[in-house]
Amino acid sequence: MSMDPSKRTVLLTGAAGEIGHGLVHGLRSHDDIRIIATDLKEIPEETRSLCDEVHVGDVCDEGLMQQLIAMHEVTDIYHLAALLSTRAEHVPEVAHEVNVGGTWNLLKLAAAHSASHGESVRFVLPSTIAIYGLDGPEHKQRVGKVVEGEFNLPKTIYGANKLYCEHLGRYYSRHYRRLADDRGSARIDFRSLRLPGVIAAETKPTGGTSDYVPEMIHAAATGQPCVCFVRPTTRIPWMTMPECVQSLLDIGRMERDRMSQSVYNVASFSATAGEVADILRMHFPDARIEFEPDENRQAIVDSWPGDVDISCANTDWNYSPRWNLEEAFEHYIVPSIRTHYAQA
Ligand code: AKB
Repeated sequence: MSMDPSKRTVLLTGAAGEIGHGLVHGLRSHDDIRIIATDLKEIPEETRSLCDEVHVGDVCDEGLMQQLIAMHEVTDIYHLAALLSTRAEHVPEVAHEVNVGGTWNLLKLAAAHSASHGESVRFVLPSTIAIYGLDGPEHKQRVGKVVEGEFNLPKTIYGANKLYCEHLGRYYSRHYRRLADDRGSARIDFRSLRLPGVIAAETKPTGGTSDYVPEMIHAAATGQPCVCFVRPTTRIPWMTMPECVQSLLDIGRMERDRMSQSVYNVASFSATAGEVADILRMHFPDARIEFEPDENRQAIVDSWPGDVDISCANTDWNYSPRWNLEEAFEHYIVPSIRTHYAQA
């Protein structure tokens, strides 16, 4: 079944965030669709101007979300609103409310809407490498690339929240109300990508533990000193924001019969903090980068895989990285961040 972009209405939560900023641009440039954007905080004018409607509101607000889904006859939900790993570790109960409560609220409302309209609702959820839980650097080294079914033992509330939301989405997609007589009427078409660390040139990250690389890059580009909170040998998988946005758009439009599963690993390259610092110094010779590991944040990143196996996404929907580390810097990070700060 191909998706007719001209008849789609997207509800986008977390629109004021980093991925939201990129995804609104991506949705607008790729498809003639209606974009209803929401966030808990004001959505920047540049993003707002690309949307058909914007609303400041809480994804846990059942009344508001129900009104938006029903009034606009939403066909697709990109649910980006979340508390990321570092912020969530300070307020795990709030993280649960937002990350799980918000997702539950939207799945429940989308299922009711699909049942009343007889049309399935596509639900795209960014998940994360934080759903994996490894036992430290030596274990990471030994394990290498992880596949989707391995080490699903998250060591942060954010990773636990996102892993449960993957299961909620799969339940709503395949097993919803399995003993009810009218169970077939609600149709959620759930898709999720386990995102690695994401590097954006146009925005600065907040609240994440993978923020150490984007923070380093933005500091170097603005001549600021950077104290990196992990060891230089710390390795995780990465992708650039353009690649992240494209992969979310691709999985959001993918024909269901091409997908053998609902949740996929995606990533472009694996790199250590030291490798990023070295390439940064090549492009920004005055960069001042020091490493002072924060024991607790280091332990979080040490529980994440050094790399992920993306062969399922490649087999099912031809996913493949656009750039390696060097190419990402040459073709995106350096030119885009120079342009970004020249306009600032
Ligand atoms: C975070 O650092 O919490 C996120 C993530 C790795 O999903 N960027």
